[in-house]
Amino acid sequence: MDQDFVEHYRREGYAVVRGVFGAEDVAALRGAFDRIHARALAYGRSFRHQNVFYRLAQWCAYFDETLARYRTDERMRRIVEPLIGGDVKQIINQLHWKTPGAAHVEFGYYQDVRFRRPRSAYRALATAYVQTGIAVDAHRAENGAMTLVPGSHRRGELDFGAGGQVLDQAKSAADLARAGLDASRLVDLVLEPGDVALWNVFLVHGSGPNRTDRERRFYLNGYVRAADCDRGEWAFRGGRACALGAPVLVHYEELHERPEPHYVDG
Ligand SMILES: O=C(O)CCC(=O)C(=O)O
Repeated sequence: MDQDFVEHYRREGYAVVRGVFGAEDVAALRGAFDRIHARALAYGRSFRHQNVFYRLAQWCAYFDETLARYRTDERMRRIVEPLIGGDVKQIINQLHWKTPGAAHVEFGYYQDVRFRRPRSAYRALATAYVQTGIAVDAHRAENGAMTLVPGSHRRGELDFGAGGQVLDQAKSAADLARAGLDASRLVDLVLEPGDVALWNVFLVHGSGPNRTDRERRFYLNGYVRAADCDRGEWAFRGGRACALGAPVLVHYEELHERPEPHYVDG
């Protein structure tokens, strides 16, 4: 794999590795997205079973073999290892849909660091953590591609209004201006199916609604150097893929007190 993406990632805070996955892989992932979507519709409300959470469809890799396979795919290891090494845990496993007509599914500008909690569980976030996304469909501005500010990761943690909501919020140039960022520098993350995007935990980004009649699906996996994180599922150990077993603490604080499946209000 061409290593140019490493340099681009360090300089700009993001990179795209083109054509990592082929048509067969993309078809397998589309099938997985369809299966999870059907289950989510059947639940009809937010639903949790241990780390599996149906709102943003989190951690479906525990039960879906296809999603499990790609979270530790050798091609993902080769992208992640030059950045954070061969002993890697995972703290994000998430499916994002922007279905045609779901005009409210959008993300206001923010930095992922905001959700890396509790902070005490993470060390050296800027260099220890990398978020990745596999494009399952083509991503364009019109169908809700991510928009980002290149180089903004160098600004550290910025103030986007502490505690404010991110999901279902429109991208706002005023938010960027308040954080001292220049909206004219924004870049759309244009992806083809099978491309892998990666971005830094401090990179400022958001994404708009899908205004087209085409799907926009994105398979997100967030990895962290194991030595710098007290949470997460092992993904690679000594450069070898690790399967998921009994769930460990990631974000769901009541994992051990309330492990049974249940609907979640709100
Ligand atoms: O799916 C999207 O467009 C947003 C992704 C994103 O902002 C994230 O997961 O950090």
